[in-house]
Amino acid sequence: VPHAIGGSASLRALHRGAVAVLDANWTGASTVPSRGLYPHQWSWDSAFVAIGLRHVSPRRAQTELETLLKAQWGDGRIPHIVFNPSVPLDAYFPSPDFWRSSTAGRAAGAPRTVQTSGIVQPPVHALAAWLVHRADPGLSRARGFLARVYPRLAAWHRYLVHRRDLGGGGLASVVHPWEQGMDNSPSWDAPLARITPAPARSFRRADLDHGAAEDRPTDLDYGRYVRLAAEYRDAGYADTGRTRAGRAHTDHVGRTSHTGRADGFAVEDPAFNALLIASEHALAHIADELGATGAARHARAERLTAALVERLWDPAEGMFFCRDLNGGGLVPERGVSGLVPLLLPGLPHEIAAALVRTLRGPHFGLGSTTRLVPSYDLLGEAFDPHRYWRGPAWFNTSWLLERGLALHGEHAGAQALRRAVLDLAGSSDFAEYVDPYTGEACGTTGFSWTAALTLDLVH
Ligand code: 9YW
Repeated sequence: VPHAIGGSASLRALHRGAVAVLDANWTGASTVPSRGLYPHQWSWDSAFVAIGLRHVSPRRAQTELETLLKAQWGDGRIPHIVFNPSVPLDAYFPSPDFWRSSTAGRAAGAPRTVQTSGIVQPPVHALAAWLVHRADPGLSRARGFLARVYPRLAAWHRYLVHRRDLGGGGLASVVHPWEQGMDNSPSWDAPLARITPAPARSFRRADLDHGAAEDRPTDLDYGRYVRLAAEYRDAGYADTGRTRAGRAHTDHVGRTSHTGRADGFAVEDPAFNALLIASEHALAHIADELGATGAARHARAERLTAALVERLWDPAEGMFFCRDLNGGGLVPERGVSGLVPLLLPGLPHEIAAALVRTLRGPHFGLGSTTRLVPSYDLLGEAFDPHRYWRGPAWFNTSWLLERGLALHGEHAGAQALRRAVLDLAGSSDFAEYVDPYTGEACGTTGFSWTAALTLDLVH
């Protein structure tokens, strides 16, 4: 395998390059996704960063996760951004004065000393903590790493499984596209269409100082992101009443009515839930390691897997779809999110086999027309090979699918994808994302999770 990208010398160069990116993006206690575009700590980015860092510095990988967990809210949520107070307010939008976590989030238990956003991101953390532990169990035990992070990770999962089961079917929902991590995926177009955008002049997009406008979400998308986040904030970051059903009330003669506007955003997403399940299995391993028993957690992960299949699997299309809780059904857009459940060990065999076929088929083209897994349907009307989550290939999703392929015995496919990740990470200077056909770099370069996951696949 060391000859994947032309021999061990080039693998060593790739390793050095990836380490240099992570060093440059390290702030002393955590890693920024990118110095210019994302100058704070992001939740799922840090989990991926820790997964790569464990190969070069298990100590730093532990610190990365510990820093994030220090910003956890009292209700268990891990915020999607932890702000660095020494970065100027106008370097990133929305800034701490927009989220106002320590005041608006008080009822939900936001920390007082550190400023954060009030939404979440996919729960990759327990998986990351377990992988970090295994890289150096001696150091981990000496520092009491798992014993310290376990209660926090357990509270995080409790929050998602209880407070975020907005559909009542056992899955966690996201209440903002930023929470799922694939901001402008076409899967959000229908659920977002009901949201009245905030006026363009009411905010300033700092992202356009660093990225080409045609590689980024549109102003209309941003207007809707801002409106949703502001409404969530103004409701004290409370998770009740976010769906029509959740706003239903029973009147004095016992009739149930739906009082709410249908303009909330509440979606059950396959990747978000698959990562929760993978992390729940990891939490079971952590419990076992700490001398408790993980059996109940494995059982919960199996129940979540059954709910995922029951609510989001479409046998005719051979993939998972998002469920729009306010629009009432599955969103018929093929996003890479619908393939990510391939990483689950408990998936029925015929579902895993169908996912592999879909990955290789005309909509994603892996092994024929595309080099890395596109974020969205190549044949979809909204497909755009350069615009963010509407077509370009991202390294974290390819990393997740490489694991899934290997897990389900697709070794040749996993190996080819691994090689493609390494090739394109190197040739794109660790780009944020790439054109899925050509591998041309898009967005920013020197991107942390690209470097970190490269390190993981080099090892
Ligand atoms: C934003 C930091 C984040 C990622 C998201 C990605 C993008 C934009 O950048 O979000 O402003 O938060 O979509 O997945 O975590 O890298």
